[in-house]
Amino acid sequence: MTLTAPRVDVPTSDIDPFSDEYLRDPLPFQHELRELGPVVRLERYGVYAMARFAEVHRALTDWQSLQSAAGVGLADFVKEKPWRPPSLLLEADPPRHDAPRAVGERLLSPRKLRALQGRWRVDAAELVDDVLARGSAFDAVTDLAQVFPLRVFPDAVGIGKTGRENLLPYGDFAFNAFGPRNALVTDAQPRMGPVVEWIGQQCMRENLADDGFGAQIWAAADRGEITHEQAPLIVRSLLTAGVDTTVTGIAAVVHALATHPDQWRALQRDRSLLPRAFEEAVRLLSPVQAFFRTTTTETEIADGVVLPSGEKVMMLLGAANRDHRKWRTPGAFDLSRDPSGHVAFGMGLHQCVGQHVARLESTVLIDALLDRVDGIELAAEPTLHLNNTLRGWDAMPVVTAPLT
Ligand code: OVM
Repeated sequence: MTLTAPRVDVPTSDIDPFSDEYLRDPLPFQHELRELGPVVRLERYGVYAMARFAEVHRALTDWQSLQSAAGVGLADFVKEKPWRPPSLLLEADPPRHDAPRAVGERLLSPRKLRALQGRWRVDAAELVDDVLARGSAFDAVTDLAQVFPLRVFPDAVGIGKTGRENLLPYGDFAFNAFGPRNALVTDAQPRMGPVVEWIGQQCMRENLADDGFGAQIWAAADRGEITHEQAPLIVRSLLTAGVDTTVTGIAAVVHALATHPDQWRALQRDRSLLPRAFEEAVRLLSPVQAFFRTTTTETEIADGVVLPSGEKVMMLLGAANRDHRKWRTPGAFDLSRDPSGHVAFGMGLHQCVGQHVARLESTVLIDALLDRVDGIELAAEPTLHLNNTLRGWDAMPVVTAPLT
């Protein structure tokens, strides 16, 4: 028997998780969705949503019933042509996912990244010195969070020096494209042709430096670990997922510290809390707010809630990371808690393969800031950057106090 409706009554909601109102302040809507039930049907899109930690965690770790190959956004790739060839990492399931993933994992492992750490520390110190030389007040997004990843990551991948201004718009579009065809997508689409073309060019072997991540992906193809047809798409994953995400992550840490001076002081007293500050900030903000899965079979996605095959399920990572069933005082930025187990990087076999890069970029930059200023606070209300998937800012004026 094939089910056409959930076996258990699921509450419905008319909340639109891609509306401007939601994107401007998702927290009250996420609270409502969490309290409605473990699974809610979003009437507007005909999809299911999960906002509680337990169900989101369960979905993330059940790749057999909940596939990624039908797309991890709202669009169902079975019914709709994707806007670009699907990612071999993000939009694939085992067994096709495994070889590309293994290559990415080895490439971006903490051990391999240690080779970059010394240079990135120097780059972070230089950047913070330059910013502070212009004054104690600056913009934490446009002067810092956007500048640092663009200074270190494209060089690490080994792409050319020209055209790098395409990276942020491309990532922004890719993350918008996980949502519906709202104005965030349709307004940017006319500009994307040359951007997509440029990204494709950067992924080709002849355009990559011979010592970067890109060249190492092509070398993995030479060794037979992946095919030569797969190599450029894996380079594309780095360029898609590696810039806007880390910009948003760095901004999240700065925002958390600028708005919690007591936690800044705790970090000053004990720098070993720096990795925790990063995890706690990404838990609290959840730069990537949500991804989808698609049921491959009749699936119990919460106790007693069985969905038919072929249904889209939205996992609200940001809501799960603030679920009071899992976290004590979930809305607090608190360096005395252990935030491990958060789902800001997902969980299970798709868990962010680039997370060590994000962690390294953020911690070396905040470390450089701690070395150079006594305190940091917001100088004005930050300006939000609306995106269908990312929660971040376009601007964040801050003022720092000099070391005494
Ligand atoms: C990809 C990718 C992976 C994670 C996130 C993402 C745009 C893209 O493999 O291209 O967001």
